Amino acid sequence: MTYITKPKFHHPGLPKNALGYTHRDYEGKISTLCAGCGHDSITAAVIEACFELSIEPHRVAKISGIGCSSKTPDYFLGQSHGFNSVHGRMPSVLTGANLANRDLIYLGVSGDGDSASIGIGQFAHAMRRGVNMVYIVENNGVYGLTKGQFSATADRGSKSKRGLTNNDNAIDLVAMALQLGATFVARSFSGDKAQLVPIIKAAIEHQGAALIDVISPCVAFNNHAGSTKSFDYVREHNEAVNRLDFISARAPIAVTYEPGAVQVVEQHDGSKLVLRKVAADYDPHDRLGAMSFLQRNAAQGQIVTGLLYVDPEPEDLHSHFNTVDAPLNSLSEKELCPGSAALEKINASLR
Ligand SMILES: Cc1ncc(C[n+]2csc(CCOP(=O)(O)OP(=O)(O)O)c2C)c(N)n1
Ligand code: SF4
Ligand SMILES: [Mg+2]
Repeated sequence: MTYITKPKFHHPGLPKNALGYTHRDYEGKISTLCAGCGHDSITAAVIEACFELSIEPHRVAKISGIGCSSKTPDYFLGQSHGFNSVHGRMPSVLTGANLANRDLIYLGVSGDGDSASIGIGQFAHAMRRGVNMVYIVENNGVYGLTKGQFSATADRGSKSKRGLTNNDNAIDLVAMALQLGATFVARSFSGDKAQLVPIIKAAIEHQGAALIDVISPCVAFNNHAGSTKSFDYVREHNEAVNRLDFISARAPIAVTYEPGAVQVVEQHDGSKLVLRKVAADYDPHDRLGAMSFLQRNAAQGQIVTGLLYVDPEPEDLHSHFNTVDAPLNSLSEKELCPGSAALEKINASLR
């Protein structure tokens, strides 16, 4: 993989967060993606979210698959743990890492081909198991890295750059995540940083499976008339259900909420999501309502964005398995291996 290292120099006047870090401390290498690629805007949003939350970079593990989207973890959080896995296999690698060390913040980064085509099975199981992660899909409707073939999220009837029509039905990852039990489900647009940054911040603090499907136009292969994932199309058909502010449990909470179309959702850890509703009748706690709202709008060619569903009391895989609270690498050999007598007892109970 080609890359260019960023110079370490930064302006002494750059703003610092609570840890004394600047944005530069959350950046990675210089991007080699096409100029104007939506994925670079998502990189910028991740950097901003981690800066604002004052996250210690060594507490983050970035795991991705293969694709232009899966290259992006190289362009943010250069001081964090990272693993560029196999095409479509990010969820299982991340699940294994999460089971071994639950103390890290897991950022899974994937593409629509990576998650909805080759990796659809892996995506489904990560969602249904409630793996505590932020699962970001950088969704452009094509396989950008291999020069623009339709992916499984390409809308039926949309046109490729070469003029071919996609006759297959699209997979909607947001609809799937809702059906499979994900406890935080959002959709956003790479060109809407004001919406995307608070969604990422809220997803990071959510203690369960959090899916963020980000429509992210591919300027090289899917930004023409006839595409339903182009900058122009998404701007014209975007129906935002809410605008989100996020207040971390770690920050002193000193805000006033406007009455009326504002809903405050308190998560288990004390963090607060403040939803300024655009669609007055939208309830982000209603899984079935979210599913039908999504489908009704999709039938009219509208792309709904915002926080679509959140469960303020999520469960995750560790609670399903009743695993120990401590990361496995902090346990002693005695704790990890209770000895042959204990093994014999387990075996006897299974005979
Ligand atoms: C097992 C396997 N099959 C096929 C490929 C070829 N391949 C590389 S990236 C890619 C698609 C990437 O599409 P997407 O996940 O949407 O990422 P994008 O480049 O659009 O961001 C494919 C088919 C591969 N690397 N490995
Ligand atoms: S090919 Fe498309 S997805 Fe890949 S870097 Fe270029 S614009 Fe982005
Ligand atoms: Mg893609």
